[in-house]
Amino acid sequence: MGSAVDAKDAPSRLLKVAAAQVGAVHRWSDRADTLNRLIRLLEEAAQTGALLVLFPELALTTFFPRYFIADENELASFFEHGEDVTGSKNTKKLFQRAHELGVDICVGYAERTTDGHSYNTCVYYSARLQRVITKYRKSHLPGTQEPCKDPGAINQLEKRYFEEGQEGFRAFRVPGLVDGALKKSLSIDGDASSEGRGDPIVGMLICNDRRWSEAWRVYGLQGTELILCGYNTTAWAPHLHGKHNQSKEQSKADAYFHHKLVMQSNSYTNSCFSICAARCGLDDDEFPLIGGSCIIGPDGRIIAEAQTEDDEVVFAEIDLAACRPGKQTVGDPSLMWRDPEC
Ligand code: CDT
Repeated sequence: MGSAVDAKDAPSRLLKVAAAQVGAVHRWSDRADTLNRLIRLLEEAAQTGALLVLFPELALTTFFPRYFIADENELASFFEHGEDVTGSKNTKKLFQRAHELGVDICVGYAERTTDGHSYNTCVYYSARLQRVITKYRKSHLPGTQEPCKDPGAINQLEKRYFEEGQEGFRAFRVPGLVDGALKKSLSIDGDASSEGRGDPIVGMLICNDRRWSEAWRVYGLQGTELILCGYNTTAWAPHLHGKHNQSKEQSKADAYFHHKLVMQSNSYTNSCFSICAARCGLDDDEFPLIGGSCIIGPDGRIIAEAQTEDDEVVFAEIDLAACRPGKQTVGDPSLMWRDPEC
C-alpha cells in the first residue's frame, strides 16, 4: 500500500526509555527493602530523562516458582491481592513516586484475584493519567506442575502457582509520551500523512512469552512499535533443560544466546523497538539468573545493554519513526498503526 510520506521523510517521534534491571532478591529479602531498590532505579532513570521505565517479571520478590512451597501463608505472601495493585502496601510507594516523577512504569508481580485466581501479571501505569491503563497476564507458563523427583533439582513451578492468561496480546496506545502525537480529531480521514504518527503503540510480554513468535506477530499485526518484556531466566537448570552434562558456564552462555536471539530477531521481523528487563544475579546466594537487559531497535540491533548482573538502569532515546520503513516497505498490514487513534 502506498503512503503520502516516504519512510525516510517521516517526522521524528522521540522517546526516552529505560530498563530497570534488578539484581539478586532472596527468599528472605525484606519486601520494603526490595521496593526501595525499585524506587532508586526509577529515580535514576528519571534523572536521565526517561519517560517510561520497564521493571522485570515478578519484580517485587524473589523468583518463588523455583521452590515447592507447601505453606499456604508463605505462598500467599509472594502475591498481590485484589484488583488494585497500585494500592497495596507492597507497591504503593512505587506508583506514587512514578506519578511524582511523571514517569510511566511497567512492572511485573504475582496477582491473586479476589475470587482466588492466580496469574503472573504485569501492568502499564500511566503517570499522566495516574492509573493502570492495561494489564497483561502471562500466556506461556514454563516448567512443570509437580516438582522434580531429584531433591537437588532447581524447579520451575509456574504451572503449579499460576493460571494461563486468557486475554491474549492486546496492543494499546500510550498518551503523553511523544511530543506532537496526532489525535484522530486532528487528523484528516484517509490522509496517509498521518500514518504512524499517533501515540506510541505498545505491547507487553512476560519472560517465556518472548520465545514464541506468534505472540510477537499478534502484536506486530496491530502495528506495535514498542514491546516491553520483563523476565527471570535461569542460567543453570539442567533438569528443566535436559542437559545434565552441560557445564554451568555453557548453560549460562546458551541462556544469554537464546535470550538475545529471540529479542533481536522478533524485533526485526516486526519492525518494532523492544525493551527487556531482567531479574538477575544469584538469588539465595545459590540460584543464578542471567542479566542481559537491553533496548533493541526495529533493525534487530542492540542499542543499549546492561553491563552487570546487578541493579542497573539501561537507558536510550529511541525514535519510533524508525519503525516505519520496516512496516511500510515490508508491507505490514497494520491498521492500528496507520490510524492515529483506532
Ligand atoms: N520465568 C520464565 O518464564 N522463565 C523461562 C524459563 C524457561 S526454561 C524452563 C524463560 O523463558 O526464561
